[in-house]
Amino acid sequence: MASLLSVSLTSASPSPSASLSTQESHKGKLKLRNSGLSFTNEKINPFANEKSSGRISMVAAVNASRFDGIAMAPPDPILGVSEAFKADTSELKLNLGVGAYRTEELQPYVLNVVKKVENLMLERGENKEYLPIEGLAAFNKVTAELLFGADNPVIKEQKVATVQGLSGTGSLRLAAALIERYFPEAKVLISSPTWGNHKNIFNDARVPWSEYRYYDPKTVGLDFEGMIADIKAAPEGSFVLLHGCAHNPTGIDPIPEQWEKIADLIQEKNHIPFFDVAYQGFASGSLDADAASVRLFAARGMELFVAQSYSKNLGLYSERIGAMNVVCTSAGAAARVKSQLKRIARPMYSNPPIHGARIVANVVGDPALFNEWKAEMEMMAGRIKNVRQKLYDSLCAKDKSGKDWSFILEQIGMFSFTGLNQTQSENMTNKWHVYMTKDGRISLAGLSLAKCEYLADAIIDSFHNVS
Ligand code: PLA
Repeated sequence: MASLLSVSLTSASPSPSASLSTQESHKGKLKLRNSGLSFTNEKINPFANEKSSGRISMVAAVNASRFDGIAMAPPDPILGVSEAFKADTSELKLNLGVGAYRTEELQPYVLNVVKKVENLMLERGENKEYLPIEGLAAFNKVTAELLFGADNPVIKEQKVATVQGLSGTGSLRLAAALIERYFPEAKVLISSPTWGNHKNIFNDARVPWSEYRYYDPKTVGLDFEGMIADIKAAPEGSFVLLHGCAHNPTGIDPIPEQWEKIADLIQEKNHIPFFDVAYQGFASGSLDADAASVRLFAARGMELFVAQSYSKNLGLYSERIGAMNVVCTSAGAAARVKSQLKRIARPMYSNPPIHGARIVANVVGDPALFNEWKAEMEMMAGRIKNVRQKLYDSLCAKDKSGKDWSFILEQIGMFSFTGLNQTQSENMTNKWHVYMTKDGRISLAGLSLAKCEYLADAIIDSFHNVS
């Protein structure tokens, strides 16, 4: 029989980042993070209300775990969908949850150009020594050039601080830590809705955020007036998170004239634009066209943040390759910012992985391989456009209600925001075995032409027969 004893746990210590801020403030270098901010610990800290925080006393059996106070975390709203998909044994099942490219046969795809470069790398027998904290120099050079264009003055004048990151997510997290440390009064404005992980990233970095209007369910389009009003109303010097192209989850981007107006307003309000570029070249098939928004802002001489990812455009999902770029108004500021990004990275993960960085640097550095990559990117973007068209055609042909489905054709990128609510999305999964996120988003990159009619039946049933 287990004997009983009394256990006292103390776990109310501040987060690592909060204690770091406190330490540094003692050295007189930084202000205390929590002074005068408009958010409370309860609002921002997802763990604040869990039993494990605070001082607790309990009577427990000796063989009880010290971790009994830790509650089960909910499944991730996006990556959790893939887990549920795997567990389904139905032959009809379709995974339209995570944004990962599949072939027409619904198989994962490794780009030919990647296979070629990996063979080359193997032949060269390159070593596996640590990279510098900022990553592979050849990668950092080409990634900034791909983003801004090699001739861009910001590059020529060395005004960009670029560090290799752990793909898009890791790069965003690095920037969030920089904001937490050096802009303690600032908040980040994020679009409503946005990629689900944005909120987690800023929450974990203890950076306060609020939302600006973006999607208008009535028009299934951009709420441009709402967006402008909310960015205008935000305190001066806020960071405005923008999706460079192919907004996730809506697939709705501002048109060029709207981008100009957004830039005008951001300049007027002294805000700092923060671009998340996860789909360069993958949205339209053109690397340059998909970077137009970022370049428009850079051409105005604005300081800006840009996180990049090679998960989608080069299919390097699990290699975790991306970059964080900070455009500054002087080379000196860029050098200082870079040094601080390195300082943040070192205790977090020390230095980034080399494999994906070498792949990108080798592909972009060789004109023939670069062209081959562009052709494969166009092919992938083209396949997604084809299934988008076929899905639209199938919906129009099958749905006799007269509903206008044309919004599907106006959206761009790998996702379609169907307008299905949570219950309807659940019907898609429970009845039709179509796995998707509960916000009504489907990944068209996981759809084949052959499955479009089936998907149209599922959408029509869920839309009309489920409230
Ligand atoms: N930013 C946006 C807007 C994204 O959609 C994603 C990925 C990322 C950043 C980060 O990707 P990375 O870390 O792999 O570079 N979004 C996916 C996957 C495709 C995910 O949720 O992680 C999605 O299904 O939304």
